[in-house]
Amino acid sequence: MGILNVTPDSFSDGGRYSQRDVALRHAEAMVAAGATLIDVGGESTRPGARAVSPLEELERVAPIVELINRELDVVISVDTSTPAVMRETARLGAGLINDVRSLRRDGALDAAAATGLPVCLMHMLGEPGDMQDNPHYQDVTREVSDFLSERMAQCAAAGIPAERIILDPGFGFAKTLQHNLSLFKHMEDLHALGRPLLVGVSRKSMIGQALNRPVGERLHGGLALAALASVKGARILRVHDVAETVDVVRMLAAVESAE
Ligand code: YH5
Repeated sequence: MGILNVTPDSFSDGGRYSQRDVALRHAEAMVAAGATLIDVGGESTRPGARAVSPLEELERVAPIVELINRELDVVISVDTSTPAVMRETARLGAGLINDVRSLRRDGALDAAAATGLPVCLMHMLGEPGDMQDNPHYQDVTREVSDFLSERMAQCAAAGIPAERIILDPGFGFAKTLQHNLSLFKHMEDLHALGRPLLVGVSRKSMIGQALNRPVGERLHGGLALAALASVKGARILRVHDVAETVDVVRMLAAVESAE
């Protein structure tokens, strides 16, 4: 899964058409490099990021979803917590709803159910703005597992069957470095929930903190984690560096297919 940010701060001020063009070219390059999903996000989840109105989020994301759907052969994932964005992007050709809030916003369960699309449920406590204030767990993997299990039950009650669900431990969301490392180490415990796992660690601060690297120097750490996540059975890797990650996965597959 290649990451495509369409928040305005990820582009220099080039006007709308050029932004759409840049986004399409970026998506195209990720597909050429081997991405089979493109995750389109219009809301920054960085701590301190300005809240984006549903209309603003829709205006950022919808044209990009429509454009990618028209131009490329790839599954479009929409990184959103906003019911109206789920409904409208589904109509425009999105194939997956990726919600870091696990459909906890008012109306999100019903909106996701109405689309009939698969959904990715991610673990996070609190909101992006306050999640890193003082995260605390007795047993992070158990608590993440219990949370995801509870969200699956809420989905079932809303008419989203288990077969339509992908689960995500939520690396970097309401977790310290030690929480992230422990959760990563024990990721296999989440297979007990019976659903495919998505892992997103690309360029995140858990790599920066473990290796003392700024964001521009986290590729190798991220590739190590991508390899380890694959070996631990993760089925979708959400990454910025698609070509490099595809090499990692292909290399593992080559070994796996040997006698
Ligand atoms: C995720 O893990 N993450 S947005 C900070 C970074 C680098 C990357 C400072 N959406 C996930 O990617 N959706 C995001 O360096 C996600 N799983 C799912 N399912 C945060 C992000 C990032 C933040």
